[in-house]
Amino acid sequence: MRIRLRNALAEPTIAHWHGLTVDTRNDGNGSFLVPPGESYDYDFEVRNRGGMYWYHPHPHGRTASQTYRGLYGLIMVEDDEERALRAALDLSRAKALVVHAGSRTFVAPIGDAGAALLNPSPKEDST
Ligand SMILES: [Cu+2]
Repeated sequence: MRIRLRNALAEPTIAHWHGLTVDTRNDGNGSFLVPPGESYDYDFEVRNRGGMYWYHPHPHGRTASQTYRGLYGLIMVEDDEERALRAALDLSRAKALVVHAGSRTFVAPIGDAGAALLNPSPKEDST
């Protein structure tokens, strides 16, 4: 992946690739931060197995607030094994659904589980 992070925030940030095995320079573990107005170039090969990973900011003391305000996302890694499994389960057209509600984030494939998230029961809605 080659990604340029441009920090348009008024505070330092850095992106961490949660679950991906990357070298220290590209990990975004917080040992290096991108100052406001500056950028940082990531360049690494994804070596992990197929699956769902995510990225989020990792500046010490600011991780939670930046993540809460929406600086996160999913990374879907596909490989031959993943494609074979999806084909065997007839999931070839499945998409992931992400719902961010306050401090709670839900991820589910679209289907019955996705429909349940879009129409939560009163118990789920009140927590
Ligand atoms: Cu993480």
